[in-house]
Amino acid sequence: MNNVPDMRWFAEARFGMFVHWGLYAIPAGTWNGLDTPWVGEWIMRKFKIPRLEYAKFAEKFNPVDFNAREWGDAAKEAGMKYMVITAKHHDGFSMYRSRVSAYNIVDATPFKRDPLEEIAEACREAGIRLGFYYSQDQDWYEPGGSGNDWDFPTKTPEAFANYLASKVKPQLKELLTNYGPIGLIWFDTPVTITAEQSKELKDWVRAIQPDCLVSGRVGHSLGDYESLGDNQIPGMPLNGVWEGLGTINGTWGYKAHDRQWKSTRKLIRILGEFASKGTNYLLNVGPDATGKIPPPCVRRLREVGKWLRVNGDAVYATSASPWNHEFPWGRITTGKDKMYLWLFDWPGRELFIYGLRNPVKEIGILAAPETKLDFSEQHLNHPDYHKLTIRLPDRRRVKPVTILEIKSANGKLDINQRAYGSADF
Ligand code: JFZ
Repeated sequence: MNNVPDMRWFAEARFGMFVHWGLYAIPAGTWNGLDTPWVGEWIMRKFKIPRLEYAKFAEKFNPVDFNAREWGDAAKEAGMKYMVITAKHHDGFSMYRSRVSAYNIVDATPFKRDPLEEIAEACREAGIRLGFYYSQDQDWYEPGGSGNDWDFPTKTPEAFANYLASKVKPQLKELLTNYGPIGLIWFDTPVTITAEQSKELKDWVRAIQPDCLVSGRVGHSLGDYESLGDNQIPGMPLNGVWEGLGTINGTWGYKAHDRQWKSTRKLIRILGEFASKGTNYLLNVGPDATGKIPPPCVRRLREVGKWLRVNGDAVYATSASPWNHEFPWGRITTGKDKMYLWLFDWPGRELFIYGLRNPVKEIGILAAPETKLDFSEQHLNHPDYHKLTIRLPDRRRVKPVTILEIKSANGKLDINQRAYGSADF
C-alpha cells in the first residue's frame, strides 16, 4: 500500500496543541514523598511502580472539571490548527472507551466518560484537526510491550509481536473508526519495533483512514513527516515536512511542582524559530487530574493567540527563511512575494539585509498596517551585491516580537546566499 496522503493541511498548519493527559496526572510528579526530576508521565518507570499498584490510580481518576469544549476553544483561541492528544501513553492506560483492553478510562475509573469522544466533537466544532498520540512500542502494563522490566524481566520478540497484534492494531482500529476523520497518529519511541512492524502499522493506519498521517516516530524513517527531538530547534531550514515539539514548562504530563512556564514572548520566539526553519510547532499542555489545563498555560496560549491574530500572516502557510544562516536580530519566514522579519532583538535604528536581489515595493509593520518604513536599496550585478537598508522606528514605540513585512516589487524572492558581509561596494 503506497498511496500518498494529503499533507497540505499539516504543512501549512504551523502551530498545534499537544496534550499529555493520563493517570500520571494523579501523582503529578510525586511518589511516596519523592519528587521525580524527570518528566511527569514517566513516573511509573522512574520509580518502578508495580503495574498493579500504578493501576490503582485508575480507581481515583475522576476529572469532573474536564470540559472538552474549553480545550478546543483554548486551542482555537491560541491560533492552533491541530490538536494531538494521548490516547495511550507508555503507561499502557487507554484514555478512551476500548473493547480491546479493560484498562481504560471508561471501564476502570469512576469517571466513566470517553474524553476522546468529547474532544473529537469539540475539535470538529472549533475547526481543529485531531490527532492521537499512541505509544506503539513501550507499554508498561503489558508483558509484551517494551519498557517495563521490573514486572516483566524477560521480554521476547514473540511477546512483542503478540502485543502488536492483540492490542496495538485493534486499538488503532478503534481510534480510527470511532472518532471521525483523524489527522494523524503520533507514534513514539520506536525502541523495539522492527522495520517490518513499523511498516505494518503504517499500512494498517492507511488502510483504515487513507489520509491519516503517521509521525516520524513510527520508526525506521517510515513516517509521513519527520519529528524533531523534544524541545530541539534546528539550526538551518529543513527540507521536507517537519514538526518540532516542546513543553510549555519542563514536563509533558502534569507535575504539580513544575511552574517554569515559558513566557508568552518566549513561546512566540520558539514559534518563529520553528517557522523560520519550515517546521510546525506542537506545543504541549499537561492538564491536571481534575481535567483542567493549568491557568498559567491558558493565559499564555490566549496571549500567543492575540499576537497571532495580528501577525498570523508571518506564520500560517509560510515557508522557511531563504537563508541558510541565522541573523543576530531574529528570524525570517517567507510568503510568495514577501519576507517576514521577526525582530527578536532590536538591531538599532537601521537594519541591513544583504543578498535580496529583488527590488522592494514596500516595508511595513504587520501589527501596524498604516505605518510604512523608509528604506534604501543598493543593487550591483557584479559582484551580485545587494544591500537593503531599513530605517526602524524607536524600539520603545513597538511591541515585543515585531514583524516587518517586506514586499517584493516583482512578485519574487530571489536571494544570493553568498552575501557580502558588511563590506560596502
Ligand atoms: C517521548 C516520550 O517518552 C515522552 O513521554 C513524551 O511523550 C515525548 C513527547 O516523547 O520522549 C522522547 C522521545 C524522543 C526524544 C526525546 C524524548 N528524542 O528523539 O529526542
